[in-house]
Amino acid sequence: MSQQTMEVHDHYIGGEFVAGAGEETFESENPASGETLGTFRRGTETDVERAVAAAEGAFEEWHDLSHIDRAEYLWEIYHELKERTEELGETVTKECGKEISEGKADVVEAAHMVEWAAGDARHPHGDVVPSEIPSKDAYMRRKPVGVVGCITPWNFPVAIPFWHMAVALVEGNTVVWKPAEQTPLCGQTIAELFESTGIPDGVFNMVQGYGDAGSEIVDAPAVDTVLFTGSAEVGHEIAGKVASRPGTTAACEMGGKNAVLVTDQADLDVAVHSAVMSSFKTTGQRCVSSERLIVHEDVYEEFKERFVELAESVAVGEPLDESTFMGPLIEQRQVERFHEYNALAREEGADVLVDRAELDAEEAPDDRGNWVGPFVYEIDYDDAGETRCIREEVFAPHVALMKYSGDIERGVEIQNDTPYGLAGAIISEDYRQINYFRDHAELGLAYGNLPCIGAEVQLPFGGVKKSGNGYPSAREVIEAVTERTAWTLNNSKDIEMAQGLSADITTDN
Ligand code: UN1
Repeated sequence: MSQQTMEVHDHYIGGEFVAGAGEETFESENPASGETLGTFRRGTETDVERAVAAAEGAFEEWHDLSHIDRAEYLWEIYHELKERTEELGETVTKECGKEISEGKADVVEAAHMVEWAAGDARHPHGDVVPSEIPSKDAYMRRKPVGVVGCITPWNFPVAIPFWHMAVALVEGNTVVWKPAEQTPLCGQTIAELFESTGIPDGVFNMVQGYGDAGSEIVDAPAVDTVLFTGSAEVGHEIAGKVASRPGTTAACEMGGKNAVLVTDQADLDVAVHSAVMSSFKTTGQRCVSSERLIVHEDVYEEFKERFVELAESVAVGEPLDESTFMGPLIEQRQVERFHEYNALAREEGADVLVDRAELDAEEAPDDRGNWVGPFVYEIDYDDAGETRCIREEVFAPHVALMKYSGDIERGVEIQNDTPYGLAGAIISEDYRQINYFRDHAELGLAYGNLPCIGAEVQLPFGGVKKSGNGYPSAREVIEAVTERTAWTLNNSKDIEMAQGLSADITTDN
């Protein structure tokens, strides 16, 4: 991969890197330093049309290969991801600002996803089901949907593209992918990986660009399924558009206003550790990051003191440095949003406990980076639903501490009081409380005595309520990228129907 700023990186369409139809280019910037990492073509409607046509054209040949043959291309990528974890992890860190262990974990997660998808090629793919009629065989078969459009976010710029594409490809679909405009260098790198496998032309296509290119993918009539991971605002729009086009589906995974619930029975070492990880890892920029800490009054003061002490001291800094805990925010727009929500919290009655939102000059490693530190406040929980700062996702280290009294039911009620339902954790030593949370918390991803981040790819990843529909990720993406046929074969010459339905044909005579 080239780090030169002179070269303009192309789209990848129909098996080659192409400049495309547009005139405009855009740059990728290191959020820690403002350094330009590369220049990229900005995709247009025509580029997306060509990519979709290439994907459509490649479908038949690709679909005719066996799962196992298709998986061979993915195994090559798996080995590259394993061998080049360090180097690719650094690219991730430079381009999206996550500290280096997270940069590498992103690549490792991608390798795991590819391994799962390629390994799954040799696993059973359906169910043999009994029939009421002994002479009938009944079973389920999966078929690829066709062309899958993938739109991915910047915060897991290698892992999430493979969440979408690895299973989609092994199942026999072809893809058109738009990487996030903040991480086009990771996009370029992934396109180079695909090219090096010799995958047939048109099976994998990438168009670089902004939301307008993403919209073209969503609107393209030949795209059968759209997979989207990103903001709720965009996800809901995509789901709405696609729903109005019969035969097309969308699986969207969006954000959350996730919480860690610390009960009166919590081990506070586990609680504080889990809360710091949940709120500040990735500088609060995971969809699963926690912006709410709901803490029982019996343990509140001690928890608060210990959490605040760590929030005051977590290391913010150069993300390539291994001693850093939090890197910068992705872009200036996010810094502004963070400050706006911090101000809103103050207006809504927050009592601010930690305000490192504007770092001191000696704390920020580079004055061109998007540096911020933790912002932590306590606020009364408001049953009326009017307090926005505890219900809207900020996507930054903006954390509300809320005290509750009473039993586990009350804690879970507050946990559920958000339009979202992605991830959440309970910290408790009491199995009854844990089981109550398991059964009543409205969540797609739930954790006990752990941070609410860090899901593994062999689990379905996705949310409920406003956080998602379908699963564009990990194991369960298979539902979104395949159609199932329920197949019944009669082994007899007689036609016998289920449900006691008569098969006799009676006539007037
Ligand atoms: C995201 O939150 O944006 O579960 C993705 C995790 C990671 C993926 C997070 N495996 O934290």
